[in-house]
Amino acid sequence: ADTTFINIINKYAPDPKWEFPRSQLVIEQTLGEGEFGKVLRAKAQNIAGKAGLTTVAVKTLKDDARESELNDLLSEYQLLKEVSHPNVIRLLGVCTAPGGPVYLIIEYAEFGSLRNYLRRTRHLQQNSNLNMVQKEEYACHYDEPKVSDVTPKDLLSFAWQICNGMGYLSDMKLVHRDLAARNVLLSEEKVCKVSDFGLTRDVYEDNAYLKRSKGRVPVKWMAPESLADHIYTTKSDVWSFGILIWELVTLGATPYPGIAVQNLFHLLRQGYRMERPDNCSPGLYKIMRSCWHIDPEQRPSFLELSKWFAKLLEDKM
Ligand code: ACK
Repeated sequence: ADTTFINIINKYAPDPKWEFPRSQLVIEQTLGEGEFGKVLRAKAQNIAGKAGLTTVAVKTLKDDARESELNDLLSEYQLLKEVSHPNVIRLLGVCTAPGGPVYLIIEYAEFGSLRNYLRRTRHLQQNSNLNMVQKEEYACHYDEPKVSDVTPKDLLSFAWQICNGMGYLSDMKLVHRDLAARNVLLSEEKVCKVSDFGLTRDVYEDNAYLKRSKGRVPVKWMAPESLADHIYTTKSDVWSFGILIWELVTLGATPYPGIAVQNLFHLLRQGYRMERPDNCSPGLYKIMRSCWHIDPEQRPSFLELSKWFAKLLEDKM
């Protein structure tokens, strides 16, 4: 299998603009592990035009990863090279030279995934009687910048930022296909970064993408047309964005609580939608419902959504 891996890597001529020496990278710890991939925290010496040490995140494969996972990692690299937006995670460099594992070096987001951030603030808000040890546990490796309480205005700002990142991706004719709070990262000063392009694919001419039958699918974030016909478009990303708003309002709850994924498609077809969460304004609920229109064409664009959130934010000033 090793020779095949080398062949795949060689298919991509090393890009001097991005190639970074492994010797200038010091791996510090594992931030998270998936089925085949893992994310590490590291310090990089003189990366992306910045002198000295920079804390970075490194995406790499686990030892038992298969060829297709390496392909996914490399196509994520190809996509990340092309994108540049404050609300989309930024590529800093890559290690593809022979003699070590493939590393994608991306900007480090201090607060980690938005989902875990929201859930941590929830614990701190609701269980203010937690003892110090428990609070320390929640803070774990994110204990440097303390998780402060998240305000309704913060949540609107997150939604607006994610819209802007997604609007940029859709302008680039990219469909994310796995937009969810777990795939948005939160960097310092509470800036949201859309990430995890593992599933991202170029949009075909007809603006739809037929998914290859592989891997696990995020059913509770998926539009009915994706579930039924594997159709992925910017409009199915908008559906997922509606679910993401629901995650924001519920501080990281899992959508459709109590509903089994096997039953979901039928319920959605019959017109069932999640009800308005307790602390959600009718205006915000109207926005999420508009994302869940059965007809993809009737759903708003990210540009429209962004304008609506800008207006809601203005009202909060
Ligand atoms: O909430 P988390 O700690 O934040 O759990 C996940 C975990 O790795 C697996 O994806 C964290 N993670 C991923 N990418 C980054 C990054 N660029 N900066 C900081 N943490 C990251 C994520």
